[in-house]
Order: sequence, then structure tokens, then C-alpha cells
Amino acid sequence: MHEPARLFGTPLSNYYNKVKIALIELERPFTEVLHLPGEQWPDKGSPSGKIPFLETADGFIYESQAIVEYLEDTTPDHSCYPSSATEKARCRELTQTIELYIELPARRLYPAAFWGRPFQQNLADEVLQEVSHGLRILGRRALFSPWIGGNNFTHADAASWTHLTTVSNALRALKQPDVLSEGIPNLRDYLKHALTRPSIERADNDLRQAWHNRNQKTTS
Ligand SMILES: N[C@@H](CCC(=O)N[C@@H](CS)C(=O)NCC(=O)O)C(=O)O
Repeated sequence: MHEPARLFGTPLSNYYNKVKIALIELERPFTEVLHLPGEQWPDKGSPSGKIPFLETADGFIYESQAIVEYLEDTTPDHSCYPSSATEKARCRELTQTIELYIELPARRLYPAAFWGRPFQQNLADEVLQEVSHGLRILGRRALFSPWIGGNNFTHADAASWTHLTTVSNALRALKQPDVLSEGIPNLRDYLKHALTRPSIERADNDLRQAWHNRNQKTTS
């Protein structure tokens, strides 16, 4: 029986939601601790100062992928990876492709898209080029039939849903071309299908509620 872990961060964060989906899928008990970027970081929590980080009986763990792998390694009775080493590597390829070549470049637009900072079209043009390149890489491996790697839900779907939703929301907020749907023709269907998974449905509801709370705070 696992001690409940404490997940630090906010449902507004795509990396936080990736870990939260893993916790739910692996049936690990956990509580959520609201911890916003900009607050003073706990000394032990996250050496990078970023969220998410997880407090476990073994100490604090940061970096979402390290947390996911830790949860896999310490949950002997469940897994969100295929059993074969090659298939597992495929899931990690997909996750890294999305994070390094799509989410990371797109992240440069989040201050303008989500936090009211000034928008620069030349920055957006650069980002769109980089994201389109990332989508071409992703297209060489991703199946989206119905899950990103094929028949079964894996951790790569948690990453895919949370990051692609966030990037898509950012581009829409900034009225930029929908390069995601151009690069992944069945993206809409995939994201819709992802919401049939209870873990993703819960993360999505919590995300919407967190935006609602934040918007109410900023308008009151
Ligand atoms: N590579 C990190 C990325 C985490 C990340 O970028 N988190 C964002 C929130 S989604 C953050 O903490 N931003 C605040 C900052 O960069 O200082 C991970 O996988 O955990």
C-alpha cells in the first residue's frame, strides 16, 4: 500500500496534468497542493524552480518525465507502458518529440496567449515554423488510431493530450493559423476521444475550473 504522494503545482500547467493523469491511471493515492510559479519555491521541492514536483515517501522528485518513470517503477501491479522494450521506447520517443520539438518552442507564446503579455507577430512566425517542423517529426511515428501509439492508451497519450491541447489553445488565443490540425489531420477527433478516458476527463475538468477561478479573480 502506497503512502499518498503530494503533487505540487496547478491544474493550469500542462506538465502538472501529465503527472496527474499518470497518478490516476496507476491508481496511486495522491493529494494536490496548489503551488503557482512566482511563489517562493520550497528549498527541497524543485531545484529548477519549476512545477510539477512530487513529494513521496522517498523524497521530492521533479521533472515530469522523471516523476512518471518513478511512478511506473514503484507500481508493480499497473503500467501505462506496453510490455515490450521497443514499444516502450516508442512511447518515450513520442513524448519527447512532443515536448522538445512542439511544446518547448510553442511555450514562448504562452505569456502573450495566457498571461496578457505583449504579442509579437515575428516571434509567433518563428514559433509556427518550429512547431510545424516538430509536427513533421511527430507525423513519422504517431498513429492517432485511436491512441497516439495505436490501440492502447499509454503515458504518451497523457503527454500528447495535455501538451497539444495547451499549444492549440495558445494558437487560438493569439488568432494564429491552426498548424496543429494542418500537421495532424485527425487531431480534433483524437483530442475528443482522449476525453473519454476518465483520467483525462478529470484533468480537463480541473483545468477548466482553474481557468474559471483565475478569470474571476482577475476581473473582480
Ligand atoms: N521539463 C519540465 C518542464 C516543467 C515546466 O516548464 N513547468 C512550467 C509550468 S507548465 C513552469 O514551472 N514554469 C515556471 C518557470 O519556468 O519558471 C518538466 O517536465 O517538468
